[in-house]
Amino acid sequence: MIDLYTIRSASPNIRKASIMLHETGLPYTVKYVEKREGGKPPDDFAAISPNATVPAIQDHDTGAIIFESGAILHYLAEKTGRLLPADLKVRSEVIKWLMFEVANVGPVMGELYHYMLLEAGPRSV
Ligand SMILES: N[C@@H](CCC(=O)N[C@@H](CS)C(=O)NCC(=O)O)C(=O)O
Repeated sequence: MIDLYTIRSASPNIRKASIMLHETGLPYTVKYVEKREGGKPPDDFAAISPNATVPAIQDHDTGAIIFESGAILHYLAEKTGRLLPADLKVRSEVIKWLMFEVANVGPVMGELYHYMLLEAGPRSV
């Protein structure tokens, strides 16, 4: 069984992990960690996510603890043999776009979410 540590106000980074868990069909339990949203981080959350960010997963089948959405996608693909082809050339295509997303799209979307919704408050765009 996998624990998914998350918050209710789902950002793209968080949705990536949820969608991958859904697509791979793995059973998982959602654990909310945001106090403002009625969640409660476990006392040892720093051992799960040293940067105190979500998403993070704990796989009780293997003992693996993974934070960073891209690393979670990669781990779940490896675990299930899905969405990450074995062929080196095709596999590199997937890794290339994963790296592009986590290095470029993810941070920009994260800042957009933070400054438009959290700092400025909800508004119509
Ligand atoms: N690069 C990280 C970014 C993780 C991140 O910044 N997560 C945000 C939510 S999207 C977070 O945990 N923020 C702390 C908070 O909202 O309390 C990833 O892709 O997982």
